[in-house]
Amino acid sequence: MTSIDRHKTLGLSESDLRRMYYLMLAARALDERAWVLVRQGKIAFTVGGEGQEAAQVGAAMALKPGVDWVLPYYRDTAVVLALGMTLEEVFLAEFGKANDPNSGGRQMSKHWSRPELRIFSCSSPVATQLPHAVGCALAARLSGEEALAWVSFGDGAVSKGDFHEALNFAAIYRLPVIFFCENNQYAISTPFRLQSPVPRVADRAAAYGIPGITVDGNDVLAVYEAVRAAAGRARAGEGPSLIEAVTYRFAPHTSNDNDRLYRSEEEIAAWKSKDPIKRFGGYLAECGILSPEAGAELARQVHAEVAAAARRALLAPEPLPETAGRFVYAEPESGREH
Ligand SMILES: Cc1ncc(C[n+]2csc(CCOP(=O)(O)OP(=O)(O)O)c2C)c(N)n1
Repeated sequence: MTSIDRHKTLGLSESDLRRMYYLMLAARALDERAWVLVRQGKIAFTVGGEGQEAAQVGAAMALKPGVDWVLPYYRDTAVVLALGMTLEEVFLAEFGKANDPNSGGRQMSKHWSRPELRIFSCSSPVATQLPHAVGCALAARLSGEEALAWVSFGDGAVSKGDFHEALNFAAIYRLPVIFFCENNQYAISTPFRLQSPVPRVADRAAAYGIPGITVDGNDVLAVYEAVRAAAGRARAGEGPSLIEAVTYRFAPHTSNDNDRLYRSEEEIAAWKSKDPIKRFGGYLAECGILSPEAGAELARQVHAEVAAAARRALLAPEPLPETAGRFVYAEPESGREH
């Protein structure tokens, strides 16, 4: 097998590859645009997944949209785009607009929630989504559905008790869950080596008797292969898997963070030289699927699409002050005394 046959052995068509590249470009452009809008004072706060697009697209492509329960965390812009959320919908949430389909403008940046796409509501306390995913998988099994649950989290989340409880329960009941760690090396300012006694997140799988796989998270095809295999195990009743996608967060933790206080420019530059988008672009060019010129043209189109979506969302109506409690507190059902 030559290096240019990798996608063929994975059963991915040229149009799959183009879509994957588009999603990576779109997520990057969207997240970068959000930073500009913060600087312009049009968005209060943002969090992005720049650098993690290969991990996210590789994983999302291996799932069944609308069937599998997906519990993405706040960096997963590319995951939600892959599952069918539009650029404009993400911006509506970023601007906190009334018709934001995630929360009507109530939630923080990138706190996803789209039940009709089976994107489960994102909870802010780190790692709480893991037991939620286990609950989704248990519910799917009890109702006889073929759905699995895929849940993502950062390396910091593996230090939480929720991680242990979720993996332990899922392993005992052999539930169809894929635990997907986007190990971007830091939990805000804390490097992974200062919070883990073992060198790899995947090493922890042994404690639960489940497969633990470390994969190059900047290689979209390698991630796809690992998640597809885990999905196969889950659907075959073989239980959960833990996948660690090793990657890097290019931008500060959020728009409220100054990452120069805890990591060097040299370190960031070294990881940026392994940019997953450039790497996949190189593969597509090598295969003759997308020339560098066509790739550059696509990137220009994506930037224009992202800018247009941001403009439309910016013009959308704000939530009305009298609706401030809606979606936050339960409302009396009509015709019922409270
Ligand atoms: C229980 C809890 N403690 C602290 C925080 C504040 N906080 C938000 S994100 C974060 C770091 C999470 O790091 P990691 O899981 O590695 O994900 P990353 O942000 O690096 O992608 C922290 C400490 C929180 N949201 N919840």
